[in-house]
Amino acid sequence: MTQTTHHTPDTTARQDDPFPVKGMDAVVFAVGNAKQAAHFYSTAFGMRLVAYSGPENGSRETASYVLENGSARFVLTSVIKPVSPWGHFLARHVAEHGDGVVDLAIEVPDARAAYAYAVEHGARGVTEPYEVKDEHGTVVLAAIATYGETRHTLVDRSGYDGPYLPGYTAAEPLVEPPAVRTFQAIDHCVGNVELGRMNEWVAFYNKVLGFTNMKEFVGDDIATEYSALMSKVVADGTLKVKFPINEPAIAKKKSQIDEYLEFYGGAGVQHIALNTNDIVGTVRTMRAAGVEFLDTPDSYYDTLGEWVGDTRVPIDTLRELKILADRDEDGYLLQIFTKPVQDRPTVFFELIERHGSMGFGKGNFKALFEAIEREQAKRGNL
Ligand code: TYF
Ligand code: FE
Repeated sequence: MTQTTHHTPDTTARQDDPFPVKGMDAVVFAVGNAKQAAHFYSTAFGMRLVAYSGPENGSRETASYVLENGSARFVLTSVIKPVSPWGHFLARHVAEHGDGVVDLAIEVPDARAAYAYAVEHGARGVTEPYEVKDEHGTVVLAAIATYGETRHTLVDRSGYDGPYLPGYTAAEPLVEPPAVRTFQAIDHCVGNVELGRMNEWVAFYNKVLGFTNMKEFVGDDIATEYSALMSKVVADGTLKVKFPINEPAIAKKKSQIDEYLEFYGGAGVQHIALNTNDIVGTVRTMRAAGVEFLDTPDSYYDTLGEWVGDTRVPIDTLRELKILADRDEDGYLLQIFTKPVQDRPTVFFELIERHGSMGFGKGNFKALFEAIEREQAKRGNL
């Protein structure tokens, strides 16, 4: 790699980083039926079940399934019978928000120091630092609140070598994994916040986690033209954790962000982007397994080659699979978006194959947002 722009990830922890992070630890979903969700993420997303916690190993209140693909880790949790505040919280979360993300957990080298820094800089603490241990070692955990009812658990697992956390037991994959590795890491996690609050949450990440703003943002100009949203991206110093924040914009049509806020019942996680090295193989595999992706009109591909230049994948293949492409001064990216993965028009996923570009597909916003609006109209929400 010879890139030296400000986008190049500096993967070595900086001495002066006020809030060092190792990466995303897990995305924790509260769902109505974790047993079936675990099946979906195994068969449709090609993930592997690696750990389980439930009545069979001493957790009588909740069942949790831990699925992995490379470094990407999802935890799917359901309430069996609420007893403690956590069980009641999960039950109410599912009732109010539907299936959704309760926790964007971040792996840190020192959870006590991270929590202390965050709270000193204005975060609301949700859980004070505490230790959990078993025969695999000790994990230190703490949690702070972010937008809506979402939290960031801060996880120091350096003293632990078990399957996920103490209390979980190792589990076997539910099905044979697909021949093609579908994805291998979490690229970014996007939050939708209420009208007028984007800058407040950007400032929160700047102050509380010492995150800095990335170059790409969607401002008023683009917002009123067609996107009906404004967006800024914050990231840790090494760009391993990237959090775009969207707010609705007042435009000609009802914002897709308003639709989310209405049906989720407030601010929350909108989409999780997953890194793939083979977006073509992944999209073929996931489509064959029944995953629905947003459609892109043929006209997008008629002019794509003129501005995006050469990509690893021929334009005809991008056209066949409805994959989007974008280029900036650092390189290019290929991306595609699923439709919402539950009945509520809320959480969805993105697959992204990066070749140098550290952007988020700004060149595709028009085509993408028109596709989202076609889906909104089908639901009667436009
Ligand atoms: O994360 C991003 O910013 C891109 C673009 O509703 C995007 O994936 C932004 C908003 C949205 C869908 C995609
Ligand atoms: Fe994205």
